[in-house]
Amino acid sequence: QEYTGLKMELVQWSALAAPELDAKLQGKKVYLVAATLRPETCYGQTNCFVGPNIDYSVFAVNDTEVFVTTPRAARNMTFQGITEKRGEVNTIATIKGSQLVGTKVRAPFAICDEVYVLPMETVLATKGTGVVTSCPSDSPDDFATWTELRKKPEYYKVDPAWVAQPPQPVLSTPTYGEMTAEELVKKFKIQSPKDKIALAEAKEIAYKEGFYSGTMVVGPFKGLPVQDAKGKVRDALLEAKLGLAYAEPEGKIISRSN
Ligand code: ZZB
Repeated sequence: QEYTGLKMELVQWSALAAPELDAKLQGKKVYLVAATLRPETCYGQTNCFVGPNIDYSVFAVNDTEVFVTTPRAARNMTFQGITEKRGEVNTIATIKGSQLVGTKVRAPFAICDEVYVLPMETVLATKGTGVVTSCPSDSPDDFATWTELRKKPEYYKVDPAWVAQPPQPVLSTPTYGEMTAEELVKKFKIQSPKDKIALAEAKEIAYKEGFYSGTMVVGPFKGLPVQDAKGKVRDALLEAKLGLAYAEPEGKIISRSN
C-alpha cells in the first residue's frame, strides 16, 4: 500500500503535550505525518485525528526535522530512506494520543490552513502512521467522528472551538454533490463512528464515486477529473516538501475494515 505522508507542521502543542515537548524540541521543525490514500482531498482538511489510546513516537528525521507517528511507522520510515540511519529510530519522546489532542498544526494546501488535533477511537495503530487527516466532506468516517465530537465535546475532552470548522467542499460527484460523506452518512442512517459496517460500505462508495466520477471544485486543478488531479496533487505536495511517499510493508495490513 503506497500512501502519501502529509507533513502537518506543528504550530502549537496542546496544554498536555507542551510541558513535556516544548523544551526538548527547541529550534526543530516538528511535523505530525498523516498517511492518506487521497492526497487530492488535502484542500478540504479541517482537522487531524489521532487514536487517544495509541502511543506516538516523537523522533528525529535529520538535524532539523522531527516527526510524530506511531513507533511502527517510525521504524518503517527508517527503511524507506526517509530518516538518516537505516533501521534506527532516533526517538526523542513517546506521547499518548490523548495528550496530543488540542495541538494546532498547519494543513498543507488546505483552505483552513491551521487545524486542531482531535481524538478518533477507530484509528488503527497497525495502519499508516496512526495520524489521520480529516476531510469530512469526502470521508464518511471523518464526518461521523466530527459530528460525534460536536455532540459531546465535554465527554471527549474537546474544546468546541477545535471542532468549529465545517466540512469544506473539495470535489463534486453527479450522485452526491459536494458533500459526498454527509450524503452517505444520511443515506445509511449512520448515527455514530461505531456503526462500522455501514461506515465501511459508505467508505467504499465514497472512494468509487470520488475517484471515477468526481471533479475537483477547488485548488489549482479545479475542473479536472479526480482521476487526473490525484497524481498532480501528490506531486505538488512532494515538490513542496509537504508530502512524502510512505509505503506499508506487504502482508502487514491487519485490517481494512475499520
Ligand atoms: C484522507 C482521506 C480523505 C481519506 C477522504 C479517505 C477519504 P483504507 O481505505 O481502509 O485503507 N486512515 C489512514 N490511516 C488510518 C489509521 N491508522 N486508522 C484509521 N484510518 C486511517 O483507509 C485509508 C484511509 O483511512 C486514509 O485515506 C485515511 O483517510 C484513513 F475523503 O486520508 B484518508 C472514502 C474515504 N475518503
